[in-house]
Amino acid sequence: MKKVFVVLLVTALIIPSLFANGQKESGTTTPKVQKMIIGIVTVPGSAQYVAAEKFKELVEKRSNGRYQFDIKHSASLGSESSIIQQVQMGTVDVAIITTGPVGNISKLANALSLPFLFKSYAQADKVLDGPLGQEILDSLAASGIKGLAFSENGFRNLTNNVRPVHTVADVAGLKIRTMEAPLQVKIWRMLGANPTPMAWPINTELAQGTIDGQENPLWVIDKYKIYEVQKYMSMTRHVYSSHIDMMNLATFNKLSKADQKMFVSSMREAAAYQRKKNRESNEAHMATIVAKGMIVDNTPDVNSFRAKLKPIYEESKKDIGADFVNRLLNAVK
Ligand code: EAX
Repeated sequence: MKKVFVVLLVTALIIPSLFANGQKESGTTTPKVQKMIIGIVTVPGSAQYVAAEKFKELVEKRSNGRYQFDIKHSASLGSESSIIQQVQMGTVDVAIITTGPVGNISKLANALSLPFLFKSYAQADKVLDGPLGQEILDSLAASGIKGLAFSENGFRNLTNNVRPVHTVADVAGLKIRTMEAPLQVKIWRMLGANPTPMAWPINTELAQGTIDGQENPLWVIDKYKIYEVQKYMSMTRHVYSSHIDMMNLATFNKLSKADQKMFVSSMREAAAYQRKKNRESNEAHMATIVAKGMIVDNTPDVNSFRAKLKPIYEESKKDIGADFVNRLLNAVK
């Protein structure tokens, strides 16, 4: 009799609590909040930050707060190469990373950093938002990463402190900081510079003269006050630098199908929003750079750069794969 009572009592206690838990997990009553970290190397207001902030806003709103994001910025998580590793380990959930360092884990991503590849924003958008872009995003799965979308850094321009650079001959011997990406080092060596890969930011190295120059889009030169430590800028637009907006693959796979869709579409939307803002901001950045006293060459002889870089496409076919590089080059003809 006693035994039966105890069994009944225990059952009566357990069943409702099981039921309540079940409800919680299906999200019908109190939805569980999932906290996630977004990692970027740059500061608030940067190109990466604008994309991260928009994605955070969209997903938090669309999930009614079931997901909450904490944006870790300003190199607090280390370099971009290190943030990629943290995404692979899953200690960082989402990251907005400049394509250069992503090339170290995906050959296909590396192809995006080929010099003078994209001639316009429209062309970059078409390729990145199309099947070739998707192929690049999907290539990250082999490294435990879900590629969500492409936001952008922008077209990169050369600055230095030694002399005005008009033709490629003026680059000879300049100590140029590059992103931590072998292809970028190769490009600058081919151009005749003395390249050194370094993690961002590099203001101290520029101020101390450890390096003579660097290359980045206009917003970086303005936002990081590169004009305080560099005298000359040449509008070389030698590489269109995109960001790969990524997520830990296992974490992505654990989301419900509906949430997976929401994450992808929110990042795509955030990327489109950020690209537009970035492009609109160029004029104001240029005005500041000029007002701060940099000497700007708006029309450097880019053909002299192109001529020196010609062999790199054939070489990259060996490194990246001829099929993919050929398809990419065809798409930008
Ligand atoms: O996003 O490392 C780089 O040169 C990047 O372009 C920079 O961090 C700004």
